[in-house]
Amino acid sequence: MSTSITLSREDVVRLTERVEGAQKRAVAIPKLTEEYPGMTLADSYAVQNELRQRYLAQGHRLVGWKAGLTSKAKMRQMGVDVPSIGFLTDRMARPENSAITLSDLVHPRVECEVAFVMKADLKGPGCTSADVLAATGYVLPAIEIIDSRFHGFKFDLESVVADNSSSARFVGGGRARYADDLDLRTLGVVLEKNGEIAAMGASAAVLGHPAEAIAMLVNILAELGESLPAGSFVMSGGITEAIPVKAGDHVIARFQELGSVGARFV
Ligand code: 0L1
Ligand code: MG
Repeated sequence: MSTSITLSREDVVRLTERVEGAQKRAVAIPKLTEEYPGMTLADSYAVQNELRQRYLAQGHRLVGWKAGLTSKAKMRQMGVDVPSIGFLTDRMARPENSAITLSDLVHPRVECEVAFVMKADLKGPGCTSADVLAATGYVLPAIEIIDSRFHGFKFDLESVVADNSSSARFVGGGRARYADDLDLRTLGVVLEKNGEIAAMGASAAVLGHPAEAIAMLVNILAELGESLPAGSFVMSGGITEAIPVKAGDHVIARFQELGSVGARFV
């Protein structure tokens, strides 16, 4: 991140409280840059970090991280050109095929992603995809349910990073595999919604190789003074564009080599 923090501590706390309120009450708010047009990406990660500290102080447990906006389809859909990261807590995890309540979300959309479970710590800067693969215990398919807390899902990178990169819920499942046994670049995925094909793609859509997204994430963490501990669950980013869902819908992401992972919404 080639930017520095420009917000005062008071402003970081104020914006964090605004984002936390929107997440907890499921209400849409204006993008943060409307009030702070000069906000930098470093400011946004300062807000995200403050949000993480607040949730941890409330008893939420950090279980991993996600890379966001890592495919051209996602960047095009959202009008941004740089990937982002967000943190994942135990409160966001949902069991495979369980009923996921949507009344506590604002604009839910689903993405299918390759998730990595780490067996060794990783620390940047300079983390490469080879380092990621050496530190990976196994990979598995995941569905991410993102939720932007900004009016009309309209935002810029600075606002969305402060909103924890739209993290909301996630579901891991399918078949866990050793990364060495697969070509992680060429995994096909078909996302079905209510029995119809809603999107499809191949894992190379994620920065050419999903492990590149995890390396990018580790290098951003290093800029934030953080590392990725062994045991982390890390999502590498949506392979296709995100698909809106509402109560009554069910989705299933069918991955080549990794089986299927599903979710239904109430
Ligand atoms: O996981 C993602 O790619 C989400 C990043 C934030 C942008 C969005 O809400 O779509
Ligand atoms: Mg995602």
